[in-house]
Amino acid sequence: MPEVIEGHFDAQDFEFAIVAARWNSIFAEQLVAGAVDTLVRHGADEDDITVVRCPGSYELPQVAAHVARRLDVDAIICLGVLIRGATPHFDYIAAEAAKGIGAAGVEFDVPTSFGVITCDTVEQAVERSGSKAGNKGAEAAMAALEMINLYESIDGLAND
Ligand code: DLZ
Repeated sequence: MPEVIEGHFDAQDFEFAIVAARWNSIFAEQLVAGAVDTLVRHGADEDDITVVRCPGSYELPQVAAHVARRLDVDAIICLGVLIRGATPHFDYIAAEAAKGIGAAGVEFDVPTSFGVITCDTVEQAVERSGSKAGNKGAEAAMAALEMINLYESIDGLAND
């Protein structure tokens, strides 16, 4: 049988940062609430969760990298709401956010999760921030939990 290493969803005794973009805040706040609720229900202490707000999704990678560099956190959950307009602006911001959030995680060896919803319509944003398509903030928190626990399992097998 191969050895299988996989993460669980235990949030106890870990420190979290939630980096949240303010744009479309009526939906973004729902993502933050979903992420906090998920972490707490999996054992996190509210005092171990720091919410950092930034202007828009474009800034998420910069702030995630700065948080990784400056704060002692086990995972960074990045949340934002992009709603397509009449120009290509949306595509540039979405690409920057997706690429940069992952890059920050690789550079600083801390899990970063991607809770940025990219919607064509306001209705899609409603659906993804706590109604019929779930809450993508909660999903991003679950991914962060799995990654933290996965890294811990891998570290437990390391020789150094
Ligand atoms: C400029 C802009 C636009 C048009 N739309 C959104 C959006 O739907 N969601 C979002 O999070 N941010 C948006 N922004 C703001 C940019 O992310 C960024 O904050 C500004 O371009 C300033 O750098």
